Amino acid sequence: MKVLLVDDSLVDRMILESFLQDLGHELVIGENGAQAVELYKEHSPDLVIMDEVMPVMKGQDAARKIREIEDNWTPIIFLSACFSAEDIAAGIEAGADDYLAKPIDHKTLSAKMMAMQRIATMRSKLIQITRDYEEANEHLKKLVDIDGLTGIANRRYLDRYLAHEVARCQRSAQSLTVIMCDVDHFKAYNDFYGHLQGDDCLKSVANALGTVSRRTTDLVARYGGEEFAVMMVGVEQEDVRAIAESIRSVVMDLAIPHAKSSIADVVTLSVGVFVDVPKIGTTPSDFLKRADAALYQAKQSGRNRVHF
Ligand code: GH3
Ligand code: MG
Ligand code: MG
Ligand code: MG
Repeated sequence: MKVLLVDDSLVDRMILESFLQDLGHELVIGENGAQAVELYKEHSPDLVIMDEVMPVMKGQDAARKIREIEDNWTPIIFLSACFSAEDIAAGIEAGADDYLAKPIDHKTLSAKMMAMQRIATMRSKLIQITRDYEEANEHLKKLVDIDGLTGIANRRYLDRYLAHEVARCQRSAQSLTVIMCDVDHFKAYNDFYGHLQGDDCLKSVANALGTVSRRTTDLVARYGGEEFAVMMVGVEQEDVRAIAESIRSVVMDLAIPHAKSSIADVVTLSVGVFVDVPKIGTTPSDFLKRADAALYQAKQSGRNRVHF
């Protein structure tokens, strides 16, 4: 341990110094409380062993100062010839962790040091565990919003995001766009190619959607099953039309073979769009319902198309 040893008595200091050095500790030596505080700042010791009665600044005041400035707990052991219950109480209250009577019994001192080291080690472990826990917690918080298969936002995140954006667009009178996308004849795809290849197909579609809308306000989420939702804020109707169209075409351009589709020989997407400035009382589910209704129309009118 790096030990800060502070005592105004040269004899006491020398005896303890050689004792502690023999135990293999690294020593920093001070002669009064003021020096103790300065040396503490400079050396960040693992343990402070400090006389209580000293000139310039007594041990209690030094301990108080150290407790004020430390950002990590450092054990402090007081040594004193004054050993009444009041002295002990005042020393502990000032910030000391233990209090030993002078003349110091070396065996007792090294035992107390061992106890302090044990607490310090336990404390570091707890701090590390807390850090790991916080880190894991942050990670989990992100994970609960992510779809396990595709790695994009999930329904849970979409719902929260949409509620937030509906309120925000209402306040700022901006338009909000919800685009609902559904893979055409995906049941037939699964039946023919198998569920695992179906999963791969959904991953590719999610990836492709992510390349279309890159603006920071955009959200691409897996709404569920083979349905995806894209959200945008403040985009003009004409631009929405172009973006929705590129969503449709980017999936077709993946050219994932679909032998059982009645519309094309590749996997295609039907797209339903709803754009509006949310009014007072408009709910997120109003947006989802309207986009879903448009999607239904896209399906009814032949699939692989965009409907507003
Ligand atoms: P439509 O063109 O009308 O949308 O027809 P569809 O066959 O795509 O629609 P339907 O709702 O009948 O079928 C959707 C299919 O999507 C059924 C379901 O097994 C499949 N599906 C949903 N989630 C997953 C998934 O995570 N992985 C795989 N492989 N398939 C999924
Ligand atoms: Mg003294
Ligand atoms: Mg569907
Ligand atoms: Mg479908």
